Amino acid sequence: LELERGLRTALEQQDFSLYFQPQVDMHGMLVGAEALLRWNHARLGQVSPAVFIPIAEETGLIHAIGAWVIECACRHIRQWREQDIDFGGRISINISPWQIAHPQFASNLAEQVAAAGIEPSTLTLELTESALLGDFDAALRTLQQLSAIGFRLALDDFGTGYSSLAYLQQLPLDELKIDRTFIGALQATIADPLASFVIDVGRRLGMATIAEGVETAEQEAVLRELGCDLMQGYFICRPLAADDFRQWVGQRA
Ligand code: G
Ligand code: G
Ligand code: MN
Ligand code: NA
Repeated sequence: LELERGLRTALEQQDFSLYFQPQVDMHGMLVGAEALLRWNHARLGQVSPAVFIPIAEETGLIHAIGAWVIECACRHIRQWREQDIDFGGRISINISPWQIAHPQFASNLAEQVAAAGIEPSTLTLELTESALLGDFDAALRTLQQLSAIGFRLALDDFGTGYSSLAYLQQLPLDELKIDRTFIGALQATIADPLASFVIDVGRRLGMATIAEGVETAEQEAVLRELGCDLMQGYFICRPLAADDFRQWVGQRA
């Protein structure tokens, strides 16, 4: 209850911020960043989204918080454009299943992005398999709408949910994100069969594959050999506050 009250206050007082974790191709070229929500609570300090997102979902606050995340991401993109900062061109945003289930999600998002003066193709929406667990047909229609507007769609934490492979082909996905539990298993010369399988599925279905949680040079080498397209993780860079992200980008230019 304290956290629920805290979340309402945080929305009013701007206690949220977005961190950005760079995403690179296998040559180390920056292609974009994943936006990760951070909450600095006055008394409790940093509260993890793994703790407060479920509360936001239970209380319905996820819609207001989600809209704030989108607005904040658009604002940063606009700024970087105006300041000629090459952020890679794409920002990924985590979207809760509850947002996908909202009947006006696609149209609200389109309006928000237009109002911010951002092209939809600048945003990649990261969904989890649980977005498909309720009304599959409604979720599918929303995803088709979002894709038609021009948003990119990524399936996050792929391989950790309970869904079957059959739905993958029906979804207008641009990216498959290989969950970091599969990446952690990668060691020099040992290609985890599951990581290898996911990369293969992505390629066959015409989707880009992105490995998350890449922490070592060995993992990077194995991923390159397996034909993975993109990666993110501590080996490349931790999630950074917007100012630090801008600096990180500047130092590489
Ligand atoms: O950044 P961190 O590892 O603490 O994130 C923990 C979890 O919170 C991850 O599953 C991540 O996807 C999720 N998360 C981070 N930012 C957001 C956000 O803006 N919206 C939603 N719905 N989930 C987020
Ligand atoms: O569920 P999702 O993939 O959105 O979660 C992203 C989370 O993973 C973020 O909270 C981020 O802080 C964390 N993360 C990013 N890179 C790494 C990494 O290399 N190793 C580990 N253990 N966590 C990471
Ligand atoms: Mn994610
Ligand atoms: Na993930």
